[in-house]
Amino acid sequence: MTRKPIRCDIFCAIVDNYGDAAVCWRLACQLAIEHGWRVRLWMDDLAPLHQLAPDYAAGPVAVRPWPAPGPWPADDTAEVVIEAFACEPPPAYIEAMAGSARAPVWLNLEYLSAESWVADSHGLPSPHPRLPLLKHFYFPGFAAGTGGLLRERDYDSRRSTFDEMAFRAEFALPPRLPGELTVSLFSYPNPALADLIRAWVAWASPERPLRVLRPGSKEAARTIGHLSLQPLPFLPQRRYDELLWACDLNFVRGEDSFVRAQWAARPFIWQIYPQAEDAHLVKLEAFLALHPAGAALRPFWLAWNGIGSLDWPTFATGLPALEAPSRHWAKTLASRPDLASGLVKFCLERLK
Ligand code: TRH
Repeated sequence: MTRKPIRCDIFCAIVDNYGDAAVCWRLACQLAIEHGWRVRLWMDDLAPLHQLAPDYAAGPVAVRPWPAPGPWPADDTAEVVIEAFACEPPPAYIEAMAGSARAPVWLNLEYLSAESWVADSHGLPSPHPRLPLLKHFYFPGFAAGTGGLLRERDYDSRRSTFDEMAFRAEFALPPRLPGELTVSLFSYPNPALADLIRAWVAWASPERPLRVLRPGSKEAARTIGHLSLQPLPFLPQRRYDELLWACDLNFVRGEDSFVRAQWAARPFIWQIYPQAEDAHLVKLEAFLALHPAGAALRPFWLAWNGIGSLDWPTFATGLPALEAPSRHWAKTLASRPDLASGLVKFCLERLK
């Protein structure tokens, strides 16, 4: 017997930047395309999605503005309800969930962290204090026992047909020069950038020209000696993967671009989202402890995150040695179930 498509509501409140929308849109699309779910994505701000997926209105997900306060129709809740990053659905929706014939599977999709406690907390239930509802914590993660990472089924096939020359031509980039190092740079405002640009200027030479591509940057293109700094438009989410594939080294930030850089299987530098009391540094160290090249990456990554001074020449000398571990890491992660498949399994077990 074929089951009717699962109905799923995802609630996403934008805290800042692109990450909340990026993760929710990616997951929503996977649930719809790969698992046949009927997904509604409720967002309190559509601006980031306009940039990440300019064609979002064409589907496969029904994007809805955050509901206005007021009663919720009794029969209009989904079988699976996902709140992103503890944003909580509107109170009337929660009441309607409690009133439905069968309580939905309710998940709080948490932030990604490499810390070891994540596997212990993943999947834990939390009963509602007042209503007959159970919410489960769903933690993405790198290790077995966590909720895994978002990765689309068509990722490898998209990559195998990627044409770097055509990509460069589209953005008016000249073909790669002999010895060129191509870098993408996506970061938060970073006081270390001025030092890095100085170090790049000193390092670049006719034998090793350096091209730095800055998606979403409003700055004008600049050439200083053999360093070329080039803005690119903010790319739609799927095309951002192409930029990562077209580069030898990627500077990424936050959560979702950080994951995409790992799938790209190229060396990368992560600027973690800064948190109060340096809580983010614990997360940074936890990730470095997992990564096969963590020890080699550590000094430069710490400096890019405000601890110590940047040593670009040493990092650049070590770059070739980072290629094999980057591929190995991507392969290891890709051998584990992806987040959307794991989440579907988790929900189906509870909907039986
Ligand atoms: O934008 P971010 O910094 O997002 C966040 C938020 O700060 C959020 O509050 C925080 O909790 C979270 O990080 C950890 O970085 P992130 O997560 O990498 O999201 C950026 C998205 O934008 C990612 O999907 C890649 C995408 N992107 C494009 O699609 N095109 C582009 O040109 C660029 C530069 C990025």
